[in-house]
Amino acid sequence: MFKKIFGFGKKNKEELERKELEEQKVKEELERKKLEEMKTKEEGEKPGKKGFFKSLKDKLIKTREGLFGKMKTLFSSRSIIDEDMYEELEDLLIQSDIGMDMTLKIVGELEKEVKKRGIKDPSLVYDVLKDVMEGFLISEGTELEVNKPGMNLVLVVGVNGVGKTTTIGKLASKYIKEGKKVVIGAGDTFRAAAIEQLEEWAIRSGAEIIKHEQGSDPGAVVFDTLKAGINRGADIVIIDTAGRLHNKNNLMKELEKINTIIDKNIGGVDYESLLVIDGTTGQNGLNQAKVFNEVTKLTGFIVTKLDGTAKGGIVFAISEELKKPIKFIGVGEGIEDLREFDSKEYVDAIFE
Ligand SMILES: Nc1nc2c(ncn2[C@@H]2O[C@H](COP(=O)(O)OP(=O)(O)OP(=O)(O)O)[C@@H](O)[C@H]2O)c(=O)[nH]1
Ligand SMILES: [Mg+2]
Repeated sequence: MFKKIFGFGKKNKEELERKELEEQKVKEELERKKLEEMKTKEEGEKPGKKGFFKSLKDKLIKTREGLFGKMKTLFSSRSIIDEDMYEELEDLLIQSDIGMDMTLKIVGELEKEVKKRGIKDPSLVYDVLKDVMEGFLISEGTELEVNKPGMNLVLVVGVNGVGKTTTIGKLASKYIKEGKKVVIGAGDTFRAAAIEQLEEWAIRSGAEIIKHEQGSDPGAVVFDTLKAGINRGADIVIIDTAGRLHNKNNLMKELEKINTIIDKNIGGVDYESLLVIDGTTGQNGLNQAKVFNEVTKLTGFIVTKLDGTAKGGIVFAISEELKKPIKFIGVGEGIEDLREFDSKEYVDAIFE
């Protein structure tokens, strides 16, 4: 009987692992195709052509026209300011992934501000909401600290598929264009495709890459990347990490190990430890952030895929709940689609 149950469990596990492997293969094939498509697209779209550098407003059109557009209508379609209006606003804010706590704070502050300013016309409340929401975003410390003399380290962490490797490619490209020497380390040794993907970005951005074989110790990659960064006189060293391991515990243990290696080798020197969050995953992204925040000494966040969501509200929830700045936002899959986070610019782009 036990044998039977045990046998069944084992078979089930194998079946699950086989399915996971298959899914991973499909994902990797899609990634390869996407990279190829992007390369062809970039060759046809050299800078200077109209539409290449789209404004942030263009990139965030889904959020602006989706929920924030609805908010404008909510205010302009009313003749008086009443409880009903604030309740409808609460619903819209929650739908935009802002989360319950943050929504209540925003609405409470808005009511206070509307009274203070003596506003009676509901259509004027939209602008007050804009000011109130901007006030909840952290505007200090949003700049990435990579300008110290000597080597500046940036560690990039996050669960699988959020956009870590893509963001590293975009960051490397940005800093190389600014004249910096950039070395990137392939700390995700879990999948062979992850190393290849980072290599592809190294070629596209012009960064140097340090990599080991699939399955090797990520700690050794981190060590070699730091050593190479110092020996080669790099200004910036960026390290990619795995988003998927056999389980969450392993992932966190590995991050702790990586942190220890960094501290041992460049101990005492501040470095950036950034958590990448997929902006389309809503409150789930926020929960991930809380878990990572406990294990690693995060210095800030990068929120990706904001071009693909009508709910840009997660940016407010992160800023308020985690009390650490958002440093960059990802607004597309292309090498240029990374923007330094500016709270005013962001709010301007999502409000009509
Ligand atoms: N639309 C959009 N897609 C993005 C953005 N950033 C990343 N992506 C896409 O998200 C997918 C996953 O990106 P990766 O960089 O491979 O994510 P990762 O976190 O390294 O994933 P793992 O290595 O599996 O942990 C890719 O298809 C990227 O093109 C963004 O800002 N906007
Ligand atoms: Mg990756």
